[in-house]
Amino acid sequence: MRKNKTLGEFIIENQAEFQYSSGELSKLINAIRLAAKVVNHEVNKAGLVDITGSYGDINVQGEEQQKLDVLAHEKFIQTLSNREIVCGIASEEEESFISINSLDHRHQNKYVVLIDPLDGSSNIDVNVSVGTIFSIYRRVTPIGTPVTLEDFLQPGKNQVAAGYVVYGTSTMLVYSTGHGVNGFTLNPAIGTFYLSHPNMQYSEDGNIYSVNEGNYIHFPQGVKNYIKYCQQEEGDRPYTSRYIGSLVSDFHRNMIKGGIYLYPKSSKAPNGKLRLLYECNPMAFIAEQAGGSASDGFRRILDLQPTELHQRTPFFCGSKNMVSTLEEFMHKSPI
Ligand code: AHM
Ligand code: MG
Repeated sequence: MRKNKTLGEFIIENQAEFQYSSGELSKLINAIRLAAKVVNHEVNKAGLVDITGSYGDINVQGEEQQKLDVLAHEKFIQTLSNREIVCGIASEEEESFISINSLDHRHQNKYVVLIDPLDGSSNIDVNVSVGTIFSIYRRVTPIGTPVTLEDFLQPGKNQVAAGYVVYGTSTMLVYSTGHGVNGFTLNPAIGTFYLSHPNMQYSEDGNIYSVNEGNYIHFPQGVKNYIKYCQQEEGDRPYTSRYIGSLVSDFHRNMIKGGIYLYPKSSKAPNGKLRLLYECNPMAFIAEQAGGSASDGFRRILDLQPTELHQRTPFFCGSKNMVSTLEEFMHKSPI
C-alpha cells in the first residue's frame, strides 16, 4: 500500500469495498475526520487558554467555561447532525440518545453513531493524551421512522465501523470498516491526515500488561492470579507494566507493541468501569480487526447483548494469546 496517501483519498478508494456502499458511510467518516480536527485544536490549546476548568465555572472574560469533554461532545454532535448523515447519536455525555431529524423529516439516514467524545479527560490537566472513541451501526428499525433505543442496543459484532482518535504527541485517527485497521497521522501544519500506519496488527503475544494495580486488592482472584503470573520470573516470561489511565492511549500502545489492557470488575465496581457501547465495543472491533481479541473474562465482548445505553462491563483486550491466558485464569477462579 502506498504510504503518503491522505485520509480523504483513502476513504474514496475504499468506498467500494463496503458491502452497502452508497457513500453515506464515507461521508460519516469524513464528518468524524472534521470533528476530530476541531477537537484536536481545542485539546492542543488547553494549556494556553482557560478552558480546562469545570463546566459551569465563569472564566476571566465573564463567560461560562466549558469543560473540554462537553466541548468535544458538542463539536461531534454539531458536525454529525449538520451534515444529515446519521439518524441518531448516543454519547457518554448525554443520558439518552439523540434522534436526528432530517430537514424533510423523512428519517432517511441509516446509521447511528455511539461516541465517547473525550475519553480519559481527567488526564488533560496534566498534559497526558486523551482520545475520542466512536462506533457505527446500521439502524435496525425501518428507515423512514424515528430511531429508537433498539437501534443503539446492538451487540458489538453488528458494528459496521469503529475507530478512535488519539490526541497524543501527534494526533492520529485509527479506524476500521471491517477490512483491517488503518491509522492516519495529522499533519497539523496543513490540517491533513496521512496514512501512516497501514494494516495495523496486534502481535499474537505481547509483553505489556496495562492495569490500574492500585485496585489490586479489589480484583477477582482470577485477575490477581494473572497479574502474579505476569510478575513472576519463570523461564522467559518477559512482562512489563505500562498504564496511562487513558484507554485510547493504552490500547494504541498495546496494539503497536503487543500487550493486554485489563479493566476488571472489583469489589468497588461490580461491573467494572468502562462502558460497553462506546468504549469497549469499538475497541473490541478494532482489536479483532487487527488480529487481537477482547473479552469480559468469559465471553467475547462483541457477542454481548446490551440492555442499557451506558452499561458497564469488565474489559480485557489485546494480543490474542494474552487474552486467552487471562481467560484460562478466570475459568480456574471464576468468582
Ligand atoms: P472516562 O470516560 O471518565 O474518561 O473514564 C474512562 C477512563 C479510561 O480512559 C481509562 O482507561 C480508565 O478510565 C482509567 O480508569 P482508572 O483511573 O480507574 O484506572
Ligand atoms: Mg470514557
